[in-house]
Amino acid sequence: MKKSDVVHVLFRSGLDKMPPRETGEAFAPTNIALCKYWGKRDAELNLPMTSSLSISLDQKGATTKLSLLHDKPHDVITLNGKEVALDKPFAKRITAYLDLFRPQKNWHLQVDTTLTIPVSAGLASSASGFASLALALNDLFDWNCSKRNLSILARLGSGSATRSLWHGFVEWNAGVQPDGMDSYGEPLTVEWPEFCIGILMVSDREKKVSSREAMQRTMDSSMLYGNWPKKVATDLVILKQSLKVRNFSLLGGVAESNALAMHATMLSSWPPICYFLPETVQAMHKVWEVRGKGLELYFTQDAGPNLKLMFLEKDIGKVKVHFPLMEVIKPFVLSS
Ligand code: 2P0
Repeated sequence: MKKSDVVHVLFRSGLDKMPPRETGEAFAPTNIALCKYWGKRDAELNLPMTSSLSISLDQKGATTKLSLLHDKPHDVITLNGKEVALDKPFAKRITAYLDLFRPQKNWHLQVDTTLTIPVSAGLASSASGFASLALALNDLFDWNCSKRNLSILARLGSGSATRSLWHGFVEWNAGVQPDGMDSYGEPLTVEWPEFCIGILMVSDREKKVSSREAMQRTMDSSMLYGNWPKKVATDLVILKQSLKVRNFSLLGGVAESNALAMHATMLSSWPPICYFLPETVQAMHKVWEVRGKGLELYFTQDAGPNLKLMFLEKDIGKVKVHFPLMEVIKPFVLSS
């Protein structure tokens, strides 16, 4: 099944209608997975092998502004105010995504994306990027889509975008259907105002191996990958239970172990995939050392060298002593 088939299932007819307005705009937060999405059952539709669970990062994310272009034979894409050449992977992914929704072949948009996070540094910029693009298209065309369907549409751009339609904790159900109509995000009804994330930047250089490529290589070559779905199934149950009873130690431990297990599958791939820099490992050891002395501090790591620390609000001061450069995000204390 192709992406365009899914779009036609969702919209039936009606995709040939011109938008009622000239512009559309939306913000979506990025999200950090506590139980990771790693591996696809369908690479075309970004359907995952397993379910996953994330926390959205409030004001850290992407704003996408769309404007109709009346005098250009192509789209114009900007990122943080700079025009991106249309042959660059970033622009290609966006124009290919817009192809799914063009009412006429010769119909083009200006897409201005502004990120409050570094691009391609393992901070899920594609998650907030595609979620905000799907929301901005919904605004431009006045589709009145449900969040569930927007989550499905965002997934067609990038898997992790499925979870970026909501604030707070979000679960992405893997689903079993070949068309992915049962593979969407759902917010959990858990508010945890004391829950903090600390972004620990080790490097903001663009990564050499994309998550997309890394996932595929892991599935193709890692002898550990066969155990990954079992690990996720167990971790998801414990994570949801820990959220229900607000057991932070349990949550932190499972999230950290889940991230390390994901990286173990990558390290056992061939050619190996290693997103650790020396500073990443150094920071991990520091976390383990201070945790050994009684501080409730855990980390998670995505497809990049940066760590995301997890701790409770009461410990901000103590964590800052050890990691003075981290940026603290309180996902439930909304800034706007
Ligand atoms: C996650 N990551 O759950 C995992 C953990 C990175 C490590 O989802 O190919 O950019 O666009 O579906 O969503 C990053 O992968 O990949 C990711 P595509 P995506 O957050």
